Amino acid sequence: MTTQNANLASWVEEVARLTKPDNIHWCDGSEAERERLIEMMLADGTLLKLNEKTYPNCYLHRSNPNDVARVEHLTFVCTPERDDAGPNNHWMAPADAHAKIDALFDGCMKGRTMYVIPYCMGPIDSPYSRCGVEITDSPYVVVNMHLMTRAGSDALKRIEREGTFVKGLHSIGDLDPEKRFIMHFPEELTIKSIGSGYGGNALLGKKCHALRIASWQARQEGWLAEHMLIVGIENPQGEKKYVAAAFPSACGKTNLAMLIPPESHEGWKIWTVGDDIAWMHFDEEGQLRAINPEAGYFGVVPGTNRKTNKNAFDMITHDTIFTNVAVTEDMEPWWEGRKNGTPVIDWKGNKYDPANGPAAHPNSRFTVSAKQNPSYAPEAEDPRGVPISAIIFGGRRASVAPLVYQAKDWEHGVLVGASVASETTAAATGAVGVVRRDPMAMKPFCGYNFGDYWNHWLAMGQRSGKLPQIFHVNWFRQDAGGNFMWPGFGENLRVLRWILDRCENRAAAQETAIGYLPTKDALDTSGLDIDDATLETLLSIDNEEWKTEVAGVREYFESFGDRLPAKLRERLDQVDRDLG
Ligand code: SAT
Ligand code: MN
Repeated sequence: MTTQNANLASWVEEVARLTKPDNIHWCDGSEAERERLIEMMLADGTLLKLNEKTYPNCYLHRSNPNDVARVEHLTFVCTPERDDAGPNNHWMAPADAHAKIDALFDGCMKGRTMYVIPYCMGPIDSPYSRCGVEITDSPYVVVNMHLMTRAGSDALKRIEREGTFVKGLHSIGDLDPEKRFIMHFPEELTIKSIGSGYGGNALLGKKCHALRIASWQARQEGWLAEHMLIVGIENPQGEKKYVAAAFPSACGKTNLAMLIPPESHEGWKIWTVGDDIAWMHFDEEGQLRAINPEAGYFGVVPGTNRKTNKNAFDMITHDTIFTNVAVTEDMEPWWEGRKNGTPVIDWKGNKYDPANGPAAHPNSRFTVSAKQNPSYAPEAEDPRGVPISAIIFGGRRASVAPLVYQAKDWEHGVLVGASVASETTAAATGAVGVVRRDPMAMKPFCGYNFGDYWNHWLAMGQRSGKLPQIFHVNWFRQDAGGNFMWPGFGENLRVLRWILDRCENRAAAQETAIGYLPTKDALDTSGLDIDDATLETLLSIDNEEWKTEVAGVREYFESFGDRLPAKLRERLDQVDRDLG
């Protein structure tokens, strides 16, 4: 196979001249191709077969122990002007970046096969979808891309029809962390990544294309590319509403997207449209509509069990690729929080010894097709996307942030999103549990200056008379003893219900300086084991704490200098004044 698109053909030739692979393979996305690659990876040890009886067609990949998460300090946005990348990104001048990384790509595929993967982000027939081509020397990346995107012949046909695509060049190189870089050239619609075989560093359709490059495109073209799950909530009357929600990596987006209503909520149903990324456009009527650009889930494994996420637990019992989990004696995958079985070999392939830390890596992952999700929404394949009623921002905060509040209007909602802070998780290398500013949960993923990005959000608010309402939630509030105050998981549906009722002016709220909070009776807590004092803390704010929070936001905002939209500063001043 090759292509009729001259631009693509010459790029593939150019890359082959640089990287010098032994073979070039154009991926058609077929089952036969997948089987061949799996056989090959089983033979060379890249994959291990898991228990065929209990986990049919499941495989384990152990990544290099130095290569287990995204590497934000090695991720660059390479715009001609440094200020266009902003203080939120590491920057390198495009010419320097190309020179530096091309030197590493020189000859890096000798003795290897170069795979060319045409892929489509979003339903193949959606006007909102965008295509890309990833070139990689990792067969593990190929099989993951086949699950995570619509990859193969149909995508290639669309590329040939449209003529445009994002170029992603990837090589695992020699996995030397000193020679690892993830570089983005938004103006060239190009990504170059070397030295890592892991997730967000290597599956270029995901964070690199669908967020960093797409956020840049979205600003040019007047839409939004966001780090958000999309979920449909169906009430007992059969009415379905959709919300999009942004949380930092490893804060439970996949769990919320697959939520199972608690027993108290008979007749309610949750439908998953997406668990990580939303591309949102206003339609002709001014309704914001979202598609999920992805076709699969790359989810955190630890903590997944029948109680926390039954849909995910069931979905990953077949046709799943596990990365960096432990195994039991009979070759079942094992992870902390699985609630079943005993690990014998840890994620590094050593005999399990608790003295060496957890058996599964805290950022171990499953890759699985969305079609295996029992709650997968059929309308996730709708080329028009789904209508969004509410946008929810959230962070992981032990204190300060109440369970839920509603922004006063779109502009204030942009402030709420821009002020998101969260405790860091294992999804990126570095310390875990440190509070950092993570506006719109996009800190590691916005492909341009946050100041311009907030301006774009504000401008989007001018484009429609029926904007979604904006909310903030915090499932992770803790008491003095470090216990979570809100039960979370399925019970989060109670909060989603208040949110949807607010969108229809049906639920009570009290106005505070930071927005509208539910009154105690407005939130349905019937049957929950939660005392009055706890509820009071969850549903109120401490003005002094919030003055400190506002000061922190202000200091952060000032780092964006004159790129900070004046409106945002005004709205922050207003909150400050209202706090007294
Ligand atoms: O490694 S990924 O970037 O794909 C996952 C995540 O950080 O959410
Ligand atoms: Mn994510």
